[in-house]
Amino acid sequence: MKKPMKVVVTGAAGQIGYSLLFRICAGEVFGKDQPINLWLLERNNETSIKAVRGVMMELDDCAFPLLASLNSTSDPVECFEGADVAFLVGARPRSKDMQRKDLIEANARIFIEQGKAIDQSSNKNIKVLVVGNPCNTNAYIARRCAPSINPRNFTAMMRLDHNRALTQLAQKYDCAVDEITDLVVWGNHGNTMYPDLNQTKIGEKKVADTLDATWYTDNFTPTVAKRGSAIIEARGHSSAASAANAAIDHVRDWVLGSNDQWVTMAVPSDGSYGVPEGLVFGFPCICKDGDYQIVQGLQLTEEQKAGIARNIVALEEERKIVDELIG
Ligand code: NAX
Repeated sequence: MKKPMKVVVTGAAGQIGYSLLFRICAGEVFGKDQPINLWLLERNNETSIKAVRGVMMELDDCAFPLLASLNSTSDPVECFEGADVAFLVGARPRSKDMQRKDLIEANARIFIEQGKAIDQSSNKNIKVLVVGNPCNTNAYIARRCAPSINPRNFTAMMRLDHNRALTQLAQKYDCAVDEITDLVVWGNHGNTMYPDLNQTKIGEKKVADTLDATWYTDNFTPTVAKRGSAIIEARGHSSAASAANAAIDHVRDWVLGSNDQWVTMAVPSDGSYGVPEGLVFGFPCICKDGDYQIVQGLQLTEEQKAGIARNIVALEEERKIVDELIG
């Protein structure tokens, strides 16, 4: 049996946490031969502490053979000590009348604190996935507050947007999702995101050769970009099981590889495709040997350049707000 790895999940008593934890412990992320020491971070108040205790009782009751140990705390430094992987899910949800700027500021405090704790106590090779919104900018904040960790190790979740785009396309073309390759959602997990089918293939056929431009503009793109709101409208709660599933896909592929397939990951830009260095941006990535590479060498059309540019503007605006807060 392998040595257990330490995995942290924040916001463990929330909706996504409830859909995520049991699948991690069942071996769906790190493999069926990888035991884990699971640490849960929750807020220090009676309701959260009680709720996380209930989740831990259920985890115990599953008798997962891979769950070597289970702990919870409200102290980020204790939680991240020696951590190998962290799912940063916990964040303040956007309330009805809250502006995006207010949400950024409220959540910045959480990710400044957690970034500093990661810097102070985690394994220096920790892999971090930020799910809590605004996830791209929260990952940027945590990365800036953890200067001793390789910036590449701070990523944000755009895999849900990627998966949503896959299914919309598969339904339109009446094909299986795994016949689709080379699809990406560039940019920010927000309204400006750019689902791009220019390179996409179904089997050997290029989608661009038969694409219905009206469907792409009026149906596909808004459906993918506004899916979160449509789910809140229908379900009365935001996406949870599909978000947990995307978090599992993201980290599993990062750790175990994406089999030479493109996956969308929001990662700190290295300047690829003109995206300013450091912005945490959705790129097409290929994962191998526990690492990811941004797909290089794409010849971008004017439409693609414009799709990327609008996301740079959106993320630069957010970066400006948080740079002032981080100092
Ligand atoms: P919930 O409100 O159900 O759960 C959040 C949990 O985080 C709560 O239990 C809360 O006590 C905890 N929490 C808050 N601050 C904390 C802190 N400082 N330390 C530890 N725990 C803390 O939200 P849920 O539906 O689980 O969503 C979590 C986050 O995911 C939200 O920010 C949400 O906007 C975001 N999402 C991101 C998605 C993406 O694709 N990137 C999609 C789904 C989701 O909307």
